[in-house]
Amino acid sequence: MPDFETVTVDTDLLICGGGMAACGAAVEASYWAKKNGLKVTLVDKAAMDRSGAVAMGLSAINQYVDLNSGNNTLKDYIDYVRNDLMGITREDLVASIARHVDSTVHLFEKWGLPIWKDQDGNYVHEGRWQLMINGESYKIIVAEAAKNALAEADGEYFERVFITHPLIDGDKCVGAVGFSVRENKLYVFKAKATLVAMGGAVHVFKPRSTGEGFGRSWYPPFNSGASAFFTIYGGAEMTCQEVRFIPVRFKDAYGPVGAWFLLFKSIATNAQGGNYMQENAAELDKWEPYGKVKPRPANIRNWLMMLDVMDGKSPIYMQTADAIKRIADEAPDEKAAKKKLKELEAEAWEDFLDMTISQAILWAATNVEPEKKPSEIMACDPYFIGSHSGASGAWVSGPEDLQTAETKDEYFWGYPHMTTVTGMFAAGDASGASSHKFSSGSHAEGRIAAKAAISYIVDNNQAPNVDQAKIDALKAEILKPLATYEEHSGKTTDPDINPEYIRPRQFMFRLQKIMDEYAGGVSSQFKTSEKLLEKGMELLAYLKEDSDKLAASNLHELMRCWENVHRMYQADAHMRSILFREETRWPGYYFRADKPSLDNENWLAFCNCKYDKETGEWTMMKKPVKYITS
Ligand code: SFD
Ligand code: AMP
Repeated sequence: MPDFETVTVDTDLLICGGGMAACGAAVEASYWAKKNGLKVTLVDKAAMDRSGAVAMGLSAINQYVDLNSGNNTLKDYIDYVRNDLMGITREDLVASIARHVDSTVHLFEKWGLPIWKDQDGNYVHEGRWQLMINGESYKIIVAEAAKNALAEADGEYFERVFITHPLIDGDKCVGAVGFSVRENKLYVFKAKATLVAMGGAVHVFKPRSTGEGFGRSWYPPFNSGASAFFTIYGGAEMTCQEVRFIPVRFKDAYGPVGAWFLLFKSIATNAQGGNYMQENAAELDKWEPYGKVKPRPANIRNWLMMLDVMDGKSPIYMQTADAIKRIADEAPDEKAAKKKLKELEAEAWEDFLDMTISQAILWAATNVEPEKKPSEIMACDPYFIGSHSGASGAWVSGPEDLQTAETKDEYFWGYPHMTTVTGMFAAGDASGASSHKFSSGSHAEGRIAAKAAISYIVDNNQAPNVDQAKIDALKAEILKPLATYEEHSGKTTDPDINPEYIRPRQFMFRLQKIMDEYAGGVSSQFKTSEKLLEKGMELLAYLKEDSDKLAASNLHELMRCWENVHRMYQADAHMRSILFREETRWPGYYFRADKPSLDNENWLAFCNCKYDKETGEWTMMKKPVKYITS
């Protein structure tokens, strides 16, 4: 096995990740660090310019509260999020982000992000909370600002370094370890505070895409659960691990639907042309009070569609041609209608070219002209993304000034957005129960958490105590798959078939099969039960045993090994939380066949969990839902 050099980096604030939340954190932390003579270090597994969920760009900013216009209040946004998550949300966190997000969007514009404007110079809204952008280069613009801020404050950033584990000293986080995915180097980051912003988790479940398309997903396959593992393994309390997000997307290339439903006001129908939102409206009675709010919660929109799918009324179509025709027909005359039609056609393609290019490619490959024929949509495989309409992530403190007498003891413990592990902060997908923050809200949350982390360091400015023995043990564990492969690969003629080890791809396939069949994946129509979950957890325990036999032939495969270990812990937390919550609260995300209805009396509560890496034991707990608005 090659010798690995150990690179030790001493810093004050370590930012893990280089995506939207991390870039927000880098800008804000650099400002306050410079004022306090502190150092900020950022580490990303990829290249910041094109890493994370916004790598391909986006065609919209989905959180802009527009407070200055007077059209909306903070309470309006809180109500929207609480209802969309069927009552389960931390209103203090949603408010904390919503009151700052507009300023972040204004920064994006100042940095060069093209936001659509109407003839009066006002932003073009996709919907009440969403703005249209020409966002192909969104991430480059945001990353540039982060790098400039770090440089100006004598900070630094590392790219292509994959973070595997937190460094824990007693009940405190004192940094992180990882390895370069390009050179034989192991990295040890010693830090006074650490901000986790490594995105959510994809490919825990079996995707619909297969063969040549395998790996195609909506949320990026390279967000592989590092945030969840970092906080879980560090002993942080986690929340909403049962609340996976299932987006409805254009079939097989995963193009988003928001612009079609909101901007083009399109409807989706079953194969017989029936509008399932209307035809299945009686179902809404079962999910009151949330089933009746407007807009209908994202999971409920899914559920009414799934009922038709389960009734054999597929394919489900987005009626793009009708929507475009309706808008063009509103034009004053034929010439204007023709011009409008051209515009809409361009916008329809731009929507995907700015965000999910493969949808535009699939349209071209299957002769789709959206102004002429409808396109199939489908419910995707489940994702763990606390920044969208999901809620999974770490349990974090709210800001003190937003607490009420009822909430303060439960929701505030010192520093906004700090986890229950001292010195460990979380933002974006890494922090839970604060849904609907999207790209802009994640950036704003990164800023809030970073400012709090700097004030934590100013208050607790001691050098971190890092145990060398722990580092040595972690180094051996991290590099073990390379040693396993080297030791055993010569024992068979095909390196993929060997009784001594398992390759990361094989490991991932088994994980995805277990989750798909036992925890309510695509092939189970998103349905599960106590019996299925118990069997799934038994099989997951064997997989955990076999993780000790993972083998990697090179650095890339070593990364794949650890990506899948991270996914496995996300899977474990997910199954335990679905089992713990004895009801069905989010039909359309998952349905417990043995607990088929909503139980607000017993389960209007957070399902939290905690892992003890010394014993391997999980603790499940209920936490009260307390609103700050009422
Ligand atoms: O409509 C490690 N999102 C959308 N948000 C919007 O505002 N508008 C849209 O139009 C959106 N659409 C959309 C969206 C996402 C995707 C994939 C598509 C379409 C196709 C959601 C946002 O993108 C999302 O909310 C934020 O990006 C979340 O921010 P954050 O910071 O939590 O995650 P990230 O940006 O993916 O960054 C993660 C970073 O971590 C790095 N990383 N680094 C070191 N070690 C490890 N082990 C690491 N693992 C990961 C990554 O490289 C990355 O830098 S619509 O469809 O919703
Ligand atoms: P999506 O493209 O599904 O990621 O959605 C983008 C944004 O539009 C998110 O804020 C969604 O909550 C919102 N959205 C999508 N579809 C609808 C709908 N049918 N009604 C209301 N909001 C929607």
